[in-house]
Amino acid sequence: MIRNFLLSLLCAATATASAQHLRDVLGGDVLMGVALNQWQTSGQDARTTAIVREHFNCLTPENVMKSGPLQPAEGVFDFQAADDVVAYAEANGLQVIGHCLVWHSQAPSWFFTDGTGKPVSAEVLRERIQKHISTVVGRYRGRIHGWDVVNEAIEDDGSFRRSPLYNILGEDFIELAFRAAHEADPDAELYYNDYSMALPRKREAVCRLVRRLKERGVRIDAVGMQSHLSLTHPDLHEYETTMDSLAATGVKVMVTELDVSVLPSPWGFNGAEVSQSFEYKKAMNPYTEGLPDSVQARFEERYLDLFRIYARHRQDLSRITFWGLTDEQSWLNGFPIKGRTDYPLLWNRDYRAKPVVGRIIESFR
Ligand code: 9MR
Repeated sequence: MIRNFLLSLLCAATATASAQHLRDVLGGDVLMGVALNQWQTSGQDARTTAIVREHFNCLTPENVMKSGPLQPAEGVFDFQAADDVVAYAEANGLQVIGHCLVWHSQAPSWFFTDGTGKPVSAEVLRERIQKHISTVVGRYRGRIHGWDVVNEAIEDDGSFRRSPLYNILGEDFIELAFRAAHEADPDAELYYNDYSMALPRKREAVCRLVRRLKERGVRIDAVGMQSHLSLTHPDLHEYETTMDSLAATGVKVMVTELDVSVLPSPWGFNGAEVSQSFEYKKAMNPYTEGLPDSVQARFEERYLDLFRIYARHRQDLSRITFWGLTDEQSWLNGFPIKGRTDYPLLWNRDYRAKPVVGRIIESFR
């Protein structure tokens, strides 16, 4: 702990002495990324491009590399939007993170079932996973920095999620997916990615999973802590413990989908279970006319606390990615209650940087 602290002081004082942009604050070894939507990566949003070029060096497509958009019908691939992402990134000096190869959500409806709607056999599902991964990863071989190979396979209580993937193949689908991705692009980094990673049982389960994959000789470079956070959750000691525990398994840690919701949470803590939704009530949407200064101050402190943690763990971290650029674009305006006005990101709806951007940069000068 003391060693980490001293290292972080040293790093903040040397490698980042001239930081002017977010991408510099933690030094060159930690990528600074942002998730962009299809319109943004089509290159038509000049204001986004200007900000991204100034502050970021890494890009995650928010949706277009998921299996549903990429393979809408069996054997029918649509690469247009994903090709645009890669071209946009290359034109703007950004690494690309492929998100995501195997996820029970945003998968095409045909993927897990046969023509009559019944679950397919283990053999058929294995072939479908293999074919999807070899086709997608193979197409972008050498042009994608790393892939979220498996997304959200573990429940908050540490058990395996009873998704169609698990129900048909058991936990073997995870190893199968990682091996297929490695075969298709031996140089790409490979990640496991999940939310609510500060929960102790989930943390332990993910660490067990990583150790098991490594024991079996499977390549896994990092674990993504999505980090959909709020002003009060999670407890940052637990969050930091997860970073330590993951690093102790021998992988890098990535913050892959960072945002901080300022809105009241209907279920008491913040996660990202996309199948959940709650009824709209005015009381749950208090800041439609703007964010009060007191809440803005708590928001800034939260981000500064997080960046202090990231600085302490600089040697374990390989990337920080924000899940969107401006508040307008955030998925949190529609989750877990539709039609709210949230303020979770670092740029305002009018593309002005929030003061916290300058404060983060300043704190690393
Ligand atoms: O931000 C994404 C949103 O636009 C999509 O509608 C949603 C669909 O499932 O996925 C969102 O991104 C998710 C990411 O792919 C995986 N982790 C949770 C993210 C927020 O739901």
